[in-house]
Amino acid sequence: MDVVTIGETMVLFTPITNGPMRYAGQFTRSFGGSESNFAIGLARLGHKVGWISRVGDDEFGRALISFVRGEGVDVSYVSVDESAQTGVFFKEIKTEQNISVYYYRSGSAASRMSPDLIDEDYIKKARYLHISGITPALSDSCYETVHKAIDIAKKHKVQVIFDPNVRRKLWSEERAREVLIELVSRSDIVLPGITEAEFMFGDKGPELLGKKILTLGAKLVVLKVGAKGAYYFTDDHHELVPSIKVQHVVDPVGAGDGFAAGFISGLLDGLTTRESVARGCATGAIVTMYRGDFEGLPTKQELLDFTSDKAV
Ligand code: CKP
Ligand code: MG
Repeated sequence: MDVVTIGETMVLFTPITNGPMRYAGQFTRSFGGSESNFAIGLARLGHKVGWISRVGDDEFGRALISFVRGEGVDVSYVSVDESAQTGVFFKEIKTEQNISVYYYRSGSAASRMSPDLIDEDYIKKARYLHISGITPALSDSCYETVHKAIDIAKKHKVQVIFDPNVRRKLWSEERAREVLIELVSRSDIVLPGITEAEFMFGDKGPELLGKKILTLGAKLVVLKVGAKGAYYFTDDHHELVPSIKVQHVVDPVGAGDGFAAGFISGLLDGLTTRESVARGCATGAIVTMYRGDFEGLPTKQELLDFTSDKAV
């Protein structure tokens, strides 16, 4: 595998029309999960990626595994839990600027992932291990699972990528800050959004935040600043890489995962850091143009068409 990731994916219901969800009578069914969105993004860009997870022994669990497998992601380490259900969430799009998600995931099969799911051999052969801040928020055993994977990655010099993905609905602010900072300090590459970095460190300003994260041990920090693009920071350089402007944002959920997929795909393809950040920005931008968390994730050709279109 080029990359291995760990996390929960849920069945996603979205009302077919925008507006307050209390009036919604019809929904479409899709799937969403930060780590599988990221994995699908990498697979579409031609990379080998594995997703570790747990689903219920139910219809949604079966649908989920076929779906992720169908996208070309390795699912050999997705286990089935006979006594817990696959999680579900709803996405309410009141307007395109006002989107809320509602989770029905507490006690889900994925929240019962435990360290025995982590196979040393699987992680050690990867080039990158991707961790998101959602997984340790799910339960103590998920927290331990993530740390076991990082221990193995560190032992075998597999690079650890961390996307903080702050989700305030899942835990207290104090606990979130403590665990996320601990994970930042165990990672090689950290990919926070600006508001996530502000949340974790209580400071303001990209430069201050980027440098602070470097002092915790990361070799590379990429700080996403929404439609403006992303800054990257290394020990001796930092700069803002602008994003391509999208005319009409339809649904921004999943853009961060698209960014991560595009960025890591650039690194895997041997692009420079700057070029990889630009690929991340373009991938994230394309995702916002489509309804759904993963639907807009581009292939290499679609990425090329999007970037060359904008260049002329
Ligand atoms: O940070 P992003 O908008 O890229 O993440 C979106 C995903 O895993 C979404 O698919 C959802 O299932 C989640 O984040 C979550 O648990 O909130
Ligand atoms: Mg995110």
